[in-house]
Formats: sequence, C-alpha cells, structure tokens
Amino acid sequence: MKPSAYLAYVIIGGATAWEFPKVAFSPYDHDGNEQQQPIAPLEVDDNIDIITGSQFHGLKTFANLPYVNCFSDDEAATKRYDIAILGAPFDTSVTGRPGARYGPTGIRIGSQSEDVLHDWATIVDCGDARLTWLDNNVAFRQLDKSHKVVSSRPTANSTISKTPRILTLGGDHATTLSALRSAFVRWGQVSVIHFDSHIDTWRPDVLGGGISDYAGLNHGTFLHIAHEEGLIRNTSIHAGIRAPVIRKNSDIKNDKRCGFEIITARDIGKAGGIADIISKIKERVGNSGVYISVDIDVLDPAFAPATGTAEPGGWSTRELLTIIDGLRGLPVIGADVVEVSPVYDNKGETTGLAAAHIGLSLLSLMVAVPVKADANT
Ligand SMILES: [Mn+2]
Repeated sequence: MKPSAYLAYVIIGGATAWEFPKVAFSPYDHDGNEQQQPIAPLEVDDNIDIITGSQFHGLKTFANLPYVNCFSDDEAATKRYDIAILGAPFDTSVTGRPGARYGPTGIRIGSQSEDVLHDWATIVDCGDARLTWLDNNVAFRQLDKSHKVVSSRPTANSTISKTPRILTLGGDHATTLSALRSAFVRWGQVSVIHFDSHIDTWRPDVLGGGISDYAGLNHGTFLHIAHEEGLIRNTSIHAGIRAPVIRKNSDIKNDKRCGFEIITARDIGKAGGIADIISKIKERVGNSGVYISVDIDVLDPAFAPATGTAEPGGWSTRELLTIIDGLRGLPVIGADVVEVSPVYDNKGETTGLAAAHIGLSLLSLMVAVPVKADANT
C-alpha cells in the first residue's frame, strides 16, 4: 500500500509533534521498488523527564512501593514504615510440586500495575528474608528472626500504631508459622482466617510420616504446630476447603481441637452465598485480632494454576476478592499470600496477577483499620 504522507516523529523543546520530514524523500528507488523512509535524527532534549512517567523501570518491588532494607538498623531507623512487604522464598517443606521459593518474585511481577491506597500508612517493600534452601531448621530460625526484626522497627506514624504490620509473600505455607510466632510476640493470640483448599492442621506424625521432628514441620502441619505453641485462638476458621482429609474422622476432630471451623468451597453455592460466608467469618473471629492467610490454591486451578497442590472445584478470583474485601472492618494484624509457584503459571501470568491483587486487598484491610499494639509490646 502506498502511504499518502510520510511523517517523522520528532521531539521539539520537550513537546512532541508529527512533522513532515525536512529532507526530500522518494518512497521508491530508481528501480521502482519501495524503500524505507530515512529516520529523522532526534534532537537531544535536556529537559526530558527520565525520572517519572513509567511503571516499567527499576527493580521490581510489590506495586512499585519503595524498597527499604528493613534488616539494616541504620536504614530502618531513618526510613520508617507502618506496613512492610516481606518475601519468604522457601519451598522445601512441600508435599506436592516445589517452586514456591520463586513466589515472592512472581507476585511482585504480577503487581506492577497495582496502585496501593496508602492513606495514613507508610508502606514499603523489605525485599526477601535470606533463607537457606538446604536446612529447614535453619531456614525457619532465619524466617522467625526476620519477622521479629521487621516488626520491631519504629513506625512512621507512631501516634496511630507503634508496631509495623507485615504482609508476607510466600513461599510454601509453612512460612506462615514464623509470621504467627512473631505476631504472637507483638499482638498476643490471634484468630486465623485461613483461605485454603486444605486444612493444614494435620498432626506431624500423620503428614510428616513420623520420621523426625524435622519432617513433621511442613506446609500441611504448620497450623497444628501453631496451635500446640499457643499462638492462635480457638476462634479461627478455614474457608474454601475441599481437599480430602487423610483420616476422615480424626483429622476433622483434631482440626476442631486446633481451634478451627470450616467453610467449604461448595458452601458458596448455598442460598446465602458470599454474603453468608462473610458474616460467618466475621461472627467467628468476633473482636479478636486476626491474621489472614491466603493459600493461592483456595482458587480453582483455572484461576490459579501456578501452585504446588492444586485442587479442582475452588472459588473464582472474583469470588475470593469479594469475600476478602467483605472483611473490611476487622483488625488485621498480619497477612500473607502463599504457595505461588510461578513456574506452573500460564503465559498470561494469571496466578501472579491474582496473588498480587489478593495482596492489594489484604493491604487495603490493614490500612482501613489501624491496630494499636497491645500490652505485650
Ligand atoms: Mn495451605
């Protein structure tokens, strides 16, 4: 097709404009073949903005939040924060497919077009905890300490709260145990709102096979251990459950003993639907401080294929986001999104995008209700 006009894109004095080329140009060479138009040289403009104006720049923090090295005493003293993002790149306690060690990076990439509503809160990304992949005992001690250090820093708005809260990006689900241990030190016992297709309260001798204590701490037993350590209240609740249990009666009995009630994935199809699920969760936790843990496998694999232990029959991303947003008003003292294994994601990075948006919703709950630290701190 013969173009009717030949234009060059030039920049003049900071403004952009389409201009006809200044040099005479024939679209055909002397043999009558089309030839490429010469590109007009761009004028260098010293006033052009190279600082702002694009999300496609810099290192990838969650939602482009500022990075603070929260592990450095000097940096944390000057760059104060109220809510911190902390990655937990760990996946050596899974029973299914590994890969969640890349979860924090995958969620950050999925979050690049998200816009965090800060309101009163200073929110930063602390990067990832430094965790060995060779020794789980050491890795958990490293993660325990990382949570305690990050939550011990002075806040930016100390009149509102003196204790920073943390949104953790997992990591396999056992990483939640470190968050709960730290939360207990800062806030006392909390109710856990646990979105997952699995109950994760299995007795270590059942799911770990009783081989060793080391084997018994894994991504299906951490809530049992959290209960045994006295970290959580018996007003906790699972939501989205659908995976089969190992021992039909005793697993559920033990789950109750650990302080949990169950909302199944299929409860969403009952008459009250989403509204009933939201009220049941709110009723269950009452006025207690809550920790919200979202295992991405609560979503159906159609919406979140990139996870280690996928279970068909789960909620859609829209349903889950509606439920989480419906929890506004609860005092959320910490939260996480875990079990994202980007290597199993599709080309559209569906799981990473979903996890990032879930993270954003969790942050919104935390910003909506500031929580003063209790007497324990
Ligand atoms: Mn889980």
